[in-house]
Amino acid sequence: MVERTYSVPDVSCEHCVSSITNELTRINGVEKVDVDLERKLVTVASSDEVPEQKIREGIDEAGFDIAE
Ligand SMILES: [Cu+2]
Repeated sequence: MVERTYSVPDVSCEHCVSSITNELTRINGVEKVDVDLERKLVTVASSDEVPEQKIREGIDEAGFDIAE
């Protein structure tokens, strides 16, 4: 199990939260997605086999950019 946190500055409402959550939970091996609206952080818990790239793509797919 691995937990990764991303800074996603454009999350602004519950709509954004569900877009990201829906997109990421579709990825095989993703177990938990937590979006902190106030701090603009997306935390993803997944099995070790999920490539990081997949998660980044999911966030992109939902229409959001990750701040590096
Ligand atoms: Cu929104």
